[in-house]
Amino acid sequence: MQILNWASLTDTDRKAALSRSPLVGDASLEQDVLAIVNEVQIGKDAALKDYSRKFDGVTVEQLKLSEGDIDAACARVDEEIKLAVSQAITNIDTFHQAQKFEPVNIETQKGIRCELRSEPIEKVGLYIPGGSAPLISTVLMLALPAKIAGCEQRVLVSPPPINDAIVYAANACGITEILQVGGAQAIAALAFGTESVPAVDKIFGPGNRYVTEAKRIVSQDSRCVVSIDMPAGPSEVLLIADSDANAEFIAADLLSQAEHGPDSQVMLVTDCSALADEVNLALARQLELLPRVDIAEVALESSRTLLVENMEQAAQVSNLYGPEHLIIQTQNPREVLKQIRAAGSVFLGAYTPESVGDYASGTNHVLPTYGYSRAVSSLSLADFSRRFTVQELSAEGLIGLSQTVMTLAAAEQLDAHKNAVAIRIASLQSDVAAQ
Ligand code: HSO
Ligand code: ZN
Repeated sequence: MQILNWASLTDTDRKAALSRSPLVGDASLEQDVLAIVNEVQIGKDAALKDYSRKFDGVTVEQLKLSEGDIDAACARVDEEIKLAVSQAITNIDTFHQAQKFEPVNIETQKGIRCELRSEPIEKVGLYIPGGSAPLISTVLMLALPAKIAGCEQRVLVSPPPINDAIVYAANACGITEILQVGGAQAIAALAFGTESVPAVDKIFGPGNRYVTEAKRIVSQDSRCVVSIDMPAGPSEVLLIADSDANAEFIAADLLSQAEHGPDSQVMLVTDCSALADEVNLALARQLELLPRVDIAEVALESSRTLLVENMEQAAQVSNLYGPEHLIIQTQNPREVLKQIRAAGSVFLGAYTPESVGDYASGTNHVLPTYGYSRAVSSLSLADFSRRFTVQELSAEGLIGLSQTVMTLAAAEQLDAHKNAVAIRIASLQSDVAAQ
């Protein structure tokens, strides 16, 4: 990785050092995806099957998996994988159960009661990518919170031929429907509904540029009302290390992120130049042993090591970058953590590789990328429900608030608003007079 000395960089160079590769979104991508979305809205199941033949090279007879299909797929999965899935489920379940919403019910003023309540989103669609790395773990990260939150219909889609372990994980997490369909067409189907795919209220999950673009398009389409989990960009990690850190551990962590895709980015921020050199040597050694060497190599080309003066500056650099994953391998990681303002998920100490959070420690691995961690939260139980307020005033409560509301309504020149209060106050006064 290229090594840059932070102190000697100009402001422009610093910006460039922390830049991500531009998000792939061009006019032709938008046009292509929009065409698919429109085809699916009209052609429904038949259009989905056509696209599966064209893009996946698979002829799909039945989009929805039957119980028999699910049982057969589960029977083909290794016991070892089942055991691992089961332990991961236990931890993810524990951490997400603990996030249950606490309602608010409070009297703001005498006779004025205000409440904040939460209801599960009724229908959710979960997208699981297929391809070279079938993300079994993403099934757990989406399906478990959806179930715990109480979402009634939990629909999972994944490209054909659907991976057996994905089916197993979906079934183990109580998914209500599993469908073999992927790409932009799957997102369109979840937004508009087809004969086999139910229309949902919210779509979750990672995907390639077509899937990401389709999510963006349907979330802004006036023909349907569907929201999406969060904006998506390539996966990334920033690792803060001091001279105490182990170069081999660091290289392994950086590579675990780099192998996700050629557009992944990994950053090392350290105050120890000897460590930076050691990490580069360790990267070269470990890289050639990886089956996904070609992918990781490309990712490393746009990755950097930044030499800083101390850990305080390291935290500042990390805050500027706003990483999806932040690993802190220093003598006292909790000291550094105190200065961290923006990160999707933080991994503390030498024995906390990102992999544990990716799979099984309990935290969610669906995280804001591309600097969005400055404003967007990591996926949690709250994303599967919606909050709403309730209020109730007694006559006494309304009298106590009437002047304030009428004054503000008059100032806004909204007389009907003022009247809605005034008419009640007059009625209360005439009640009193009649007594
Ligand atoms: N690091 C990925 C999640 C993942 N890793 C799934 C392995 N499988 C994005 O947070
Ligand atoms: Zn990962």
